[in-house]
Amino acid sequence: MNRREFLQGSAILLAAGGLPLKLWAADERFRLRAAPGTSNLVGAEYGDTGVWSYNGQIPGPVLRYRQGDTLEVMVENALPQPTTVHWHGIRLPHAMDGVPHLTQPPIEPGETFTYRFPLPDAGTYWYHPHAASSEQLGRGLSGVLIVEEPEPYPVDRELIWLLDDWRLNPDASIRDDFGHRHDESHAGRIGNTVTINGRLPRDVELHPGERLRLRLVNGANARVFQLDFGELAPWVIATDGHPVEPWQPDNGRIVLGPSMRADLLLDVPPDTRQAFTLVDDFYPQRAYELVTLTFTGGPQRSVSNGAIPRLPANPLPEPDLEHATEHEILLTGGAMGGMHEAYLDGKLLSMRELVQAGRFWALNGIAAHGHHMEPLLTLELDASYRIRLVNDTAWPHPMHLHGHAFRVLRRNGEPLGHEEWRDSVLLNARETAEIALVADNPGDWMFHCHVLEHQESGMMGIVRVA
Ligand SMILES: [Cu+2]
Repeated sequence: MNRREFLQGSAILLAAGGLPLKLWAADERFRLRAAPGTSNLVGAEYGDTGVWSYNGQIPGPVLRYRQGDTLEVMVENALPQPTTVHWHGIRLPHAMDGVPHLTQPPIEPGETFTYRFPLPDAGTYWYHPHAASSEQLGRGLSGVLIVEEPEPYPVDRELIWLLDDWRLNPDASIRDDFGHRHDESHAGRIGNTVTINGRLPRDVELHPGERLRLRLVNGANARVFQLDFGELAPWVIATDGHPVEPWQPDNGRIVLGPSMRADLLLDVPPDTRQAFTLVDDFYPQRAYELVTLTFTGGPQRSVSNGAIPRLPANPLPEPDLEHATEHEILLTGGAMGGMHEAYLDGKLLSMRELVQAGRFWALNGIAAHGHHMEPLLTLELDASYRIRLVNDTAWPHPMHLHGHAFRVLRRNGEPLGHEEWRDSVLLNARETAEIALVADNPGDWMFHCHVLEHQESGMMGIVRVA
């Protein structure tokens, strides 16, 4: 395969190994240093890529705690610009949420900031900057945060896959066209190279008969993944970290918008020997082979292959659906969207004026500018809410709420048919979803699209809980 084919990649794949693991003791303060560095993303023949990384690693170190532990991490900023760290999906105190200007001053170059908060929920989470997000994540800053259940979940083996998507030049350097208006007004910064755990995937070896837990994290700026597990027929046991009643998607496909996670249980059939290629076909014209799974060794099983156990529930407040107050949030804008006007900094602007100001998107008619603004919604502390999210645009948007988890109740008016707790819900073009939550965490919380180029060009708001 020549370089050009390689980068345009029909097959971009991932190595599952090589992810450094360490279980941090409850009282140990960990240092996370964000700095420029290099990493070999695409193989020795292409040389190293200049990246921004945590502790010199792509992805950043896996932080692993037990449920109920207190995380304490000192972040040191050795980048040429301000940063913060957002602990994505963790229900934490507002001051620890890592949103510059809103929850803390940005960490200036040369400065440090220590995050310290308890971890109430078990599950698969991740951390990343919330400043200049498109560039800082696009250059490599992110890592997985795992909070373990009190009792180990019975599987033979656990795999962690942080999926990422890079826009590389032919020499494997990162294209520095951040803030490109076409990306902002269309699908976001879709790259040309997909990695698993920071490497082009090589074959992943599985053992016939084993039961696996696969923790999937979509760390891409904009790419939605739809992984076709086909006959491997995975069970979804947690969504965005939170345990759910195990369910199997009809077609074996797992869809993950940017920032979303899924914990899967895979029972590898005991008689499987033929390699299986995992295809990502979310964009039908651009389906590609992500990774090949090979099956070697005899049947291995140290746990029962019977019923799929449910993970113990996290202590999430159950919304009172009958007495919940209803709200709606309307998503507008983007190319082919038909948005004519929106408010920016309190002024009603035409679409042409918005485009001149680099704003392409609005929530309830307001385009965001920075992290400080009047709230989109004000929710009463400890009250239940049902919120209808209406995507009146031609693009998919993974909408992320900070500080809370919510249930997804309906899509396009239809009940879901399975349980989902999330912090991010993917709305396809023209799709509507209804979510429900208890507003139990006081503060001004970001609610935004996790296509980072959409977030930075207006698709962001604040939900106030008071
Ligand atoms: Cu979006």
